[in-house]
Amino acid sequence: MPEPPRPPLSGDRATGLATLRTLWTVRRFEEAVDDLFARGMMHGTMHLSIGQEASATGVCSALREDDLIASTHRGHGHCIAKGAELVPMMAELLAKDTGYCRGRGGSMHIADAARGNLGANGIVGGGVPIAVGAALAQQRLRTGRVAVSFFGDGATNEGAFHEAANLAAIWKLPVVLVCENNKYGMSFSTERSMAVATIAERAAAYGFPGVRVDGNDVDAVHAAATEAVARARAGEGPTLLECVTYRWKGHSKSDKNLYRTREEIEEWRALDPVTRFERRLVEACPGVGEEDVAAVRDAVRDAVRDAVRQAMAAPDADPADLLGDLPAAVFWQPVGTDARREGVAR
Ligand SMILES: Cc1ncc(C[n+]2csc(CCOP(=O)(O)OP(=O)(O)O)c2C)c(N)n1
Repeated sequence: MPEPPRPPLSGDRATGLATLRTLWTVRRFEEAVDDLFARGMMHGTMHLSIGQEASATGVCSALREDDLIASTHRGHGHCIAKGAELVPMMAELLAKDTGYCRGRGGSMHIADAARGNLGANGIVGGGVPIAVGAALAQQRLRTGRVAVSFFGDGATNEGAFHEAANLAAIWKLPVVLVCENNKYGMSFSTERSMAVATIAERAAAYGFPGVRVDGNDVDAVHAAATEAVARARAGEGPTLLECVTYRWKGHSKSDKNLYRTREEIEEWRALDPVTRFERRLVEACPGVGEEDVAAVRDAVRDAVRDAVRQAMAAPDADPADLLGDLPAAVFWQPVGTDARREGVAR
């Protein structure tokens, strides 16, 4: 794969260490979530992006704070890389009233409007039209903001992806379509679900560039994303960015991993995007030593531990208050109740 243009994220000490911090934060946050599930302290299901940290980090570091993202069911990394705070994020996953969505969204439906995160999404491909719609709004309002849609390889087989890609192309919308190609949907491989060799080449059908990068190389992702974002902001329309990566863990909690070999998983673990970037910093970044990266690791460990502690101590979301703060609550009423009369809609 082509060398990323300079300057990379690893080019200077402050940027390099900040990037490393984001990578480790995504990794350690998800390890903590995995542990809380295993101990029966977190409920529902969740999808880990361990092994895929470089795509979220590389793309979001190419964005301005007020740019927008739409995420997926595997969205913890996107949320953190877009600047979410760990305590309300962990609280959301633990169904606490102090969570980003007051505990109603959980892992798959976190939104963080203040940081431009339009939300994770349990519907495969569902975030693509949302990001494209947001990009249309930015174009109309002339805000100069760009929207990014994150999605998996499986989502590119969905109608929603193709319709949204076409509209983004003909209207030259300021959107970047970021596919995290981790080789599988739930258990079905890309080789068996697509008759084309790469996701990137699908862009040709709509008349915009498709770029394939090593999605485990945060510098390479950042370089390609920077170019795509600049193109979008300049009014030249969308880019499809395919980040080739791998999830180390199963699809979700119920995955028995029967569709891939131990060898394949080991091969990809050797391409760990986090320790790979760490090594690059120590070997090539001016002024970064082993003690600096160790300090980042320690600080992240403490921040995640603290987030778990604070979130666990927070009050639980109250099911009796489920319809509160929902503007549409008046249109949806449990059978036999009148939400308007009972005053639950605010
Ligand atoms: C419209 C829709 N179809 C099916 C599902 C069930 N489902 C949840 S995740 C998933 C696989 C998605 O694969 P991909 O888009 O490659 O993302 P990844 O899980 O690999 O990150 C499926 C089929 C769903 N949630 N929504």
